[in-house]
Amino acid sequence: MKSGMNGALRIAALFSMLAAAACKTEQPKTSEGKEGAEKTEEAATGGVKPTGDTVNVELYSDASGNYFKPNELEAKRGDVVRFTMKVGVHNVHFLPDSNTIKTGLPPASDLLQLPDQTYDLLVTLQEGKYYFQCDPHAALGMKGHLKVEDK
Ligand SMILES: [Cu+2]
Repeated sequence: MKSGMNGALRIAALFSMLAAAACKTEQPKTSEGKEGAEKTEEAATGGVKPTGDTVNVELYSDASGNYFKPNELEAKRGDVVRFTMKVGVHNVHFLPDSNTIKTGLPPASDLLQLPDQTYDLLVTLQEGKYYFQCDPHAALGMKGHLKVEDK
């Protein structure tokens, strides 16, 4: 009887040791996981590190026409260009045919229709000057340029 209890205690002690060992081995796993997540994030952004800076643009339809405000933009790689819908129905399209640098152009955005709806574009484009337009209003002059600096 006595030896049986000792056995149970020994088993309990063994389990707590195993639990402690499990905790110890878990730490490197977690940091590996973190590193993996960072790598995935970098892959998703083409190796561009987000700067945390935002360049704001508003989209309008009014008595003076259809336009991006402003329509000449400057951004660094890693900035976010935030297009905010104000009035009308617009999209943002970096047309390959109208750009000399065609690599890494983002696909056309969805049509923005709701006031204050936003389209965020993380700038992963290489240094250069890019043309973009609103497809429904390009013929009416709704066009702009984005100058990208690599800093
Ligand atoms: Cu438009």
